Amino acid sequence: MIHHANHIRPNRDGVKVGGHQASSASLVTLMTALYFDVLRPQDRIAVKPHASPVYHAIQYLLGKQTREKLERFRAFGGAQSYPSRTKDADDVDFSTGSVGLGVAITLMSAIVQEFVKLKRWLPTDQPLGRLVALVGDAELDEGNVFEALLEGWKHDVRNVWWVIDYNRQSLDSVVTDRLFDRIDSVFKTMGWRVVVVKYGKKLQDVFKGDAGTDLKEWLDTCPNSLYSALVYKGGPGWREHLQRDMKRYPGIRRVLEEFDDTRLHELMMNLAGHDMAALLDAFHGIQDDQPTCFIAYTIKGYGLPFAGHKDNHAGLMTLEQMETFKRTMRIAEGEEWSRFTGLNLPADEIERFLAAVPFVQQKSRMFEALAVSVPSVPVPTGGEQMSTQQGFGRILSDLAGGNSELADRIVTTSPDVTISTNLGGWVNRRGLFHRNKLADVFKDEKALSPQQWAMSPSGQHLELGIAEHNLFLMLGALGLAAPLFGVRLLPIGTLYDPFICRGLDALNYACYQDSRFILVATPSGVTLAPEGGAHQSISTPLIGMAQDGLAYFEPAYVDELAVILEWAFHHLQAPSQQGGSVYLRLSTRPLRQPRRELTDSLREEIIRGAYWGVRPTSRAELAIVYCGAIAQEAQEAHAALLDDISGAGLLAITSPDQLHADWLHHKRRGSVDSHVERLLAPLSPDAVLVTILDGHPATLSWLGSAARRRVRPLGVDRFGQSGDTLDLYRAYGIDAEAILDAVAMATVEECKGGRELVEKKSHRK
Ligand SMILES: Cc1ncc(C[n+]2csc(CCOP(=O)(O)OP(=O)(O)O)c2C)c(N)n1
Ligand SMILES: [Mg+2]
Repeated sequence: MIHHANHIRPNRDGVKVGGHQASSASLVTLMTALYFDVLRPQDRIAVKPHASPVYHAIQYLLGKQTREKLERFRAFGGAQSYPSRTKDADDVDFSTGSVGLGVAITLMSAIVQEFVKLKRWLPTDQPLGRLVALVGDAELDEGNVFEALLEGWKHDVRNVWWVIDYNRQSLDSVVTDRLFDRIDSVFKTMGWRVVVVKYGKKLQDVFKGDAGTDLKEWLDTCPNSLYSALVYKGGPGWREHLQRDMKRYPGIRRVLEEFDDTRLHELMMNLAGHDMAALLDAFHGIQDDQPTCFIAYTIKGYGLPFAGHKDNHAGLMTLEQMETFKRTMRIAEGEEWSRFTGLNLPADEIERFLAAVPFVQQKSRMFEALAVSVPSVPVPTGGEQMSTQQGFGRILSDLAGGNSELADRIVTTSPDVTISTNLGGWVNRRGLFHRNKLADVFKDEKALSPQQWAMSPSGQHLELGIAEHNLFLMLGALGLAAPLFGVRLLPIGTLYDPFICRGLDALNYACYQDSRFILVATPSGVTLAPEGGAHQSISTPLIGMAQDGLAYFEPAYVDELAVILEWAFHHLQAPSQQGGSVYLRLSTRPLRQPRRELTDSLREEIIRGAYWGVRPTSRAELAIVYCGAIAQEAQEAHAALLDDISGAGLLAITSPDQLHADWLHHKRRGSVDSHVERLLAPLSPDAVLVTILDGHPATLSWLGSAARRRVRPLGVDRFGQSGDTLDLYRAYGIDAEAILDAVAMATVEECKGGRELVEKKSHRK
């Protein structure tokens, strides 16, 4: 597959195609053992990204992958370079690619499986699966793996298997000696069983003989780089080194006498990760649900000319090497894609074997979960001072108090900011989840606290440690409960907005897999005022816009939030390509809530991303366009301007992302009928737009082009600092004054009122 993609298929643009022959060869035996014998249909597997060709080849043998897709490996529409849930058609459970993430999500998914099992939502005839990750040893350098391990320990995770492809090589080099010792102790500390699968049956047999102890000692102490180099050099290399060490290990002489160079090479490479019998023993030896880490010794590039060479990561066999390889494998010319060529058994026997493989004994492994009906989310009456964050807490608390199916299927989770993101009310009513019942000691001791923190299998909030990365992995896993376990969950995760960046790769990863969840990020922006620059987010609106699979909203008012949440519960459950996840950027700033009727058309506009707070008159020369918590400043400035620029509009943006996506959608079709174009059409062609938000100004500056009008973008483009909102809004130019300045500057030549305004302002100063 890889050879074809690189050497046979025409290359049209000169860009390297690639693929990982060495990394794939390293996992072939392990994956063969697992997929053709050990795994069951209910098991869920994350495959090491660069073993994707092995995965697709296995699916091809099992009749779930087409030859055409294999021939187009790494080409448009072909089998993907790294297994992809959304782009591959051959039953991928978890996408992988960014190393470490596929590993950790299996652990989160195991917690999710436990969650739905304990709620009794799994069909009674559906056995529990094992969540399996096939892990490159260098993936264990990724910190997220260890963050996840700790969380797994806290949640007493069950039914996870991590199978480490311990080839002692990474991309650049050979990994540190005796790393397995460290891996072993870390895993055991976290309550895992560690199974070291080191030597194959041939070596084990030799070890049993008189010479064995010495040879084993030699192998056990052989540095990783020397072992790898000798694997590459072959028989004579082994002999030379073993002879050199014979003084210290006299028993080795017998081995050298008994084995010629070819057999010696084979013997020394007989690691368990390439020994089917040893692997099957190890895997079938585990029958309980304790999380288990298999350290399987392998050779990177096993069976290929560059086996063991430290530079083999991107190595590709040459045409000549492939010719030799094909001869050794007895693959005749033209037979490269034939499923059984080179095998010793009659085709019908192999077909019978494949048909009986346990893993394929279920027609489909993916589920379609029924949608949960969404009752209308109550909209507050208005009039009071409230922030969107408070409003969010209140809406969830109200949902918790009701008895809708929707509320039952909501799962909340938060990285140690449950209380400070206003989830307390929800948690008090719905409880914390743990597979074991854990008492609320403060309550039992009658030490008063407004928070009730008893944990039980019926709880609906998963409390996580501070690691934001884990939040996104957990949301990713919860949001896949429908396809993986057949149970529709509506996950909601809360965190502080700036810390989205901490877990960004995992957020991207969750979206890439088409996982479905609501992300509530609060507080946000410099509006978080006294907390200072380290907690104030600037770029997150741009993340919200650019992240595929995530619709970003930033409502100013709680009634808008209620409408968006209701829509979000539908959006989460829509089929792929239509639905997605939702990001709500909320604020702690209290605003007087409008008293208004939410008509159907206003509701629709809130979802589409914008509505006129004050409609402009025809050919008006100005519109102030605001998003989020600075609504008040925009309104103040607008009111102050009306005397000078009559008919100016005030546009409320609830989602820069929805608005932009709709505009792009229309542009791609040559249409001028996008929501934003229709909204702005009444303005004069010379009109000025002053856009403003507590975030990066680029979030809205594109509106100038969309509206074909000049734009003055206000926002925050420098790190924040401590202060109150008045000082900070002034310092960063997002207060009413800044809007008036921007209007004055922009309209000075263009509009009648502008010049007077500038004069008035300078007079005032
Ligand atoms: C987050 C991330 N960083 C870097 C890479 C590039 N990369 C791909 S594989 C790899 C090393 C893999 O080594 P290992 O996990 O031991 O697998 P092996 O190739 O030995 O089978 C690296 C650095 C990546 N895919 N993801
Ligand atoms: Mg490796």
